[in-house]
Amino acid sequence: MTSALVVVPTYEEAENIDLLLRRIRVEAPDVDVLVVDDNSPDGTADLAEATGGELGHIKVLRRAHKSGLGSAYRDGFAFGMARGYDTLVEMDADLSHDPASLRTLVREIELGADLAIGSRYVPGGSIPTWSVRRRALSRSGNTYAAWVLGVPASDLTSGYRAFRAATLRRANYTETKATGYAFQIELAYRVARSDGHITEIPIEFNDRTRGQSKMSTRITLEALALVTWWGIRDRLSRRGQPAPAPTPAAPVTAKQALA
Ligand SMILES: Nc1nc2c(ncn2[C@@H]2O[C@H](COP(=O)(O)OP(=O)(O)OP(=O)(O)O)[C@@H](O)[C@H]2O)c(=O)[nH]1
Ligand SMILES: [Mg+2]
Repeated sequence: MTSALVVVPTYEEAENIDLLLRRIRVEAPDVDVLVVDDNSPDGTADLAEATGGELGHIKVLRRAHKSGLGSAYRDGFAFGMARGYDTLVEMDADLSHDPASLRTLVREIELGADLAIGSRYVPGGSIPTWSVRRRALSRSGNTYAAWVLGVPASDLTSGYRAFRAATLRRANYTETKATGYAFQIELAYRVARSDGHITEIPIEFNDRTRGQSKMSTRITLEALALVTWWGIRDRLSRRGQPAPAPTPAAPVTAKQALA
């Protein structure tokens, strides 16, 4: 088996982190874990370190300020790259992502995929706790993004996925700009544009039962605005017209992107 690192970004996940780490160890004893914590006031980092000390092969990267999911993954990936991991996995800390699917995701990379997405929208995938309306909203957002960007996948916003490390490097992951779950779309888009092979495996997604969600309307708007912007930019540059300047280096807020 190749070496795999699961990167778990955390902000105030004290109620979930210990159980998550134990379940990962049971379901996928061969993978290492990196918790990227943004100085959570509830002591998530200390708890993760304590569990890590007991189980081994678990590290905690402590960051000084809450800086968003995208930035946590960029730092986590850089940590994994520097240590030579072949596969880097993204996973939420809130137990929405069942650790039982971890081995399958890593296996997809071993079988040749560049990006394996744990998908709610392929046959066998499900979100048992969501209303029909919420599912339809998420589904149509994903269909829109896949269509606009030409990425062959049905669940671009899923945060449970595995990457071949070399592919992430080739896709210049350090240049991603998005902060919220637009970051997930941006990374899949970059993999597709660098001719990466994307596969999807079905997952069951469960809403968090403990701790606070960090989702917001701002994050949804950021995704919508950025996807539309990237789509327009692509179409213009395909027509041979000079492409507008790339998105600014500073994090783009929904307001700025829509302006
Ligand atoms: N390090 C770090 N982690 C974060 C930050 N924001 C969210 N996270 C973590 O990212 C993961 C996903 O966040 P959630 O709040 O579950 O967001 P979500 O899954 O999009 O939203 P829900 O569907 O409401 O759960 C969780 O493990 C969070 O603790 C952040 O600013 N920094
Ligand atoms: Mg969540």
